[in-house]
Amino acid sequence: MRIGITCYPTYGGSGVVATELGKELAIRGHEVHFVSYALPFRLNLESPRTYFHEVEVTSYPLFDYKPYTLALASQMLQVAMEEKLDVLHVHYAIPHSVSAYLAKQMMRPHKLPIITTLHGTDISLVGTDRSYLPITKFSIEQSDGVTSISESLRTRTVREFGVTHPIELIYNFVNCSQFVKRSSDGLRDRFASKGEKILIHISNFRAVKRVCDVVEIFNQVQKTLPSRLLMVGDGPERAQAEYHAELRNIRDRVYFVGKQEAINEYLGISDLLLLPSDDESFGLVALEAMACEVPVIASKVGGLPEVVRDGVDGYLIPPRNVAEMSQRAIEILSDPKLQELLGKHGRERAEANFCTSIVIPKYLEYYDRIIAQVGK
Ligand code: GMT
Repeated sequence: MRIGITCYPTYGGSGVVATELGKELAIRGHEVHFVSYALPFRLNLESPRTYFHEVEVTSYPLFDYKPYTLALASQMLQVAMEEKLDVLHVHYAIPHSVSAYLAKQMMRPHKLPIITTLHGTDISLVGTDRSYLPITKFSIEQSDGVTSISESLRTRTVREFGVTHPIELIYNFVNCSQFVKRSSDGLRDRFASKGEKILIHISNFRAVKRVCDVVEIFNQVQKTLPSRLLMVGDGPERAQAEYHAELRNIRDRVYFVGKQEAINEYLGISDLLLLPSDDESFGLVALEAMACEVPVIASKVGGLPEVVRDGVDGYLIPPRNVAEMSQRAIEILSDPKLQELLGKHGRERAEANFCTSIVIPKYLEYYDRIIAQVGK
């Protein structure tokens, strides 16, 4: 199959899912063409059958805002024609599904099946901004296929957008061979001494992630247990989080390591993941932690209960309840047997439901179905 993929190339869950999906499809013998304004982070062009087509947006003094959506549509059209794409799969509705719709119209009389995968903030934050709602709803309904990465997001899309189009549920996935626990590793020694616990948070540091809550939970934990906090990623709330650590006098125990590619290595040496977000349609990093046998403390919101089983793989607690999150963190980290048990359960759950070997065939089967439905 020849598959086009469009995503945001920046640090974020939807880009990670799109990139990893493309890589997995290429491994399985399919030709994958990425179309975006920059090379998606985590994409390695050395992989066979993987291509990147950059979208160039012309500057002109008249354009206060460059027309990226139009440039993307034009590049999608060109790639679809030249590479004879069988399907174009866009991740994140805004503006990718609109550009895809335009490319499809321009392709006529040739067919170009379009699939849109909804990831979360395209629906919850941006999509519900009244000015974006009609176009998002339209582009979802005009897609030949629509997938959602959790049941919670699917229900929300139907409820808030009144979309009647069927939405296929295909969960996010993790590479269970790359995301594994690492028993002894030099990386761990860089951050913690023997006997110290490592707590970790990974995100794009947007307000929704509650990074100051992460620091505060850690502050409570380190009063009881020798520990360190790894803050992986970057974004608008980073300075606030650093300031919070300074205020609490724990700046030397908190490592802000910035954006990292090999997050499996960081997770593999960690003892506990903190994900106290205000909202999370799936929480990919929770799944990645579970695959590494790392227990999870996360918010009981959105799609997280579909990923993490409360009391089995970790604990789900209402967002902003820092006191309970801290108490649960201390409970897990002061009981090695409990930490190990929760970690093992998480790994079992990842292996049984979310490994690439289980989820990638579902995308392939869905592509076949949509291509057949659109016809030649
Ligand atoms: O977390 C973000 O703000 C980034 C966003 C994205 O689209 O890149 O993440 C969303 O998609 C991820 C991958 O499907 C999900 O794991 C995240 O839960 C979701 N984020 C939110 O719903 C806030």
